[in-house]
Amino acid sequence: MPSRRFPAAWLPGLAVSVCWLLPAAAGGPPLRASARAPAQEPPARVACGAYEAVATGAVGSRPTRLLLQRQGRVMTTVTAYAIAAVSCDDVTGDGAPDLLARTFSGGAHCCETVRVWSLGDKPRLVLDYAAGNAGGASARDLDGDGRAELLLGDDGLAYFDDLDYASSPSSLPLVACFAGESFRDCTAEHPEALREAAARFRERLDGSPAGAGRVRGAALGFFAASLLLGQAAQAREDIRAVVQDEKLMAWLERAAPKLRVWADARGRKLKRSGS
Ligand SMILES: [Ca+2]
Repeated sequence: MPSRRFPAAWLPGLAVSVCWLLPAAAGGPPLRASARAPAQEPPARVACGAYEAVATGAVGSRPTRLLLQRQGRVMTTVTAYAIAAVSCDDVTGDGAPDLLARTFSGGAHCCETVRVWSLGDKPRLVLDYAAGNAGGASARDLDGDGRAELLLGDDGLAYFDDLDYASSPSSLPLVACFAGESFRDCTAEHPEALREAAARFRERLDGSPAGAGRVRGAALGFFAASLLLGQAAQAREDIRAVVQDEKLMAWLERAAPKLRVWADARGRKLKRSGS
């Protein structure tokens, strides 16, 4: 079933809109606004199996409430500064569609929450993921087996050390696979998204440096993605060859233990028993 994104009239403001229009570093599609959307849209409804998701409660031009209904009966309600996107995909792999919703807390670029409900007799919340700065989750069949994986953003390296937001690798891909009750980190089994992220950070290393922070951020992102790919040693040599800056290399070495802690902890944010 196709994803549904909400119209331009619901984007909460220019600052947030610009942020959402940026392609998600996780590789997810950007939230594109329709330039022709009328100022007043009827509440968006997304059919999903026996359920219907209704975004309503608009404040100004944005929906603030998501109702999950079955046969006209409200089964679950979510309230947020903005309901950013709703889609219907089977991400649990049981053949039945699940409802995915992204909500936004308000702010320049933070924070986004990604929820997934498995839709049986009652909706069961199987993911309540604090994506933070790393918005743009999507369901994608990454390995072509006909089952969608959930591609999330991980903002664990945002503002790393003394890096500012723009310089830091604020979103790295986190692939989530359903494992009975909750999702687990299966990024290593689907390395394509990591390879894309690594290549993107690597490109930034080659470009004219706009400042030390930007170069360090790109080096950190490339190193972090490579670490998850099991290619940290090669990445270290690549960075050294490109930047030729031993101070930066020393900074990266100091960062390495923190990166390993981050890498080991990524899956924990996915552990959420259903409710
Ligand atoms: Ca399912």
